[in-house]
Amino acid sequence: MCGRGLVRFSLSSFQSLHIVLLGLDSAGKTTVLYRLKLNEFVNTVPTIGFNSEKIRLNTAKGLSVHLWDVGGQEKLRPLWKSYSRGADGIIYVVDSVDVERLEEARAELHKVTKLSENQGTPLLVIANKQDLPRSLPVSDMERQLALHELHPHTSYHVQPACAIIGDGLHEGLEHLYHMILKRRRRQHGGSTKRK
Ligand SMILES: Nc1nc2c(ncn2[C@@H]2O[C@H](COP(=O)(O)OP(=O)(O)OP(=O)(O)O)[C@@H](O)[C@H]2O)c(=O)[nH]1
Ligand SMILES: [Mg+2]
Repeated sequence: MCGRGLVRFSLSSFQSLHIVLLGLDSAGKTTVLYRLKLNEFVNTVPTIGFNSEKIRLNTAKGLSVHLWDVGGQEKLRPLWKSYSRGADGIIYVVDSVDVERLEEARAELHKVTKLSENQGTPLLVIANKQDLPRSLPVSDMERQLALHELHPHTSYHVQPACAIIGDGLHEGLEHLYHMILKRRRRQHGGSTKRK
């Protein structure tokens, strides 16, 4: 009874969340963004700079999420620092077929999550392109990205997904939302307050 009351309170406790989408070029970030925004497949071009959209979460009624999708090309990665600063959550999109660049994806992920302002920011890893043959299973991605070596305060979830049809995206967001709630409760000593 008490638990249900707390959940209801918590779901309406944020007006908007700031979530940043990061990942190597061509991982599928912009496809994720517009699939969530428009519920349809959008043919993308490489992002030079960023895209930004507001969406509403399916489960947390009335809660809007401000998503920032930052280009993943090497020359744009220095931007990740400023877009992720102060974010409530990080979504890191990885191409599950691009095995050759998994090491690079790992290094960039660890770099951005190690920044002092990002330590402890909840992380959703989207193991994207699971529709393709030879896509790596989630357990392999988790190991190769060395997620267990992330900062001990960083809670994370790995979500298999296919951004072109939207499989797994809302499920992943839900996990991220609950990790954000948990963190806020910890930060506010057990209660969740408005920003
Ligand atoms: N098969 C398959 N292709 C996908 C999926 N998600 C994205 N793609 C394709 O991957 C390519 C790159 O997608 P983008 O969304 O532009 O990638 P990005 O991460 O935004 O890339 P940058 O903007 O350069 O950082 C596009 O051709 C997409 O259609 C998926 O789940 N499955
Ligand atoms: Mg893009």
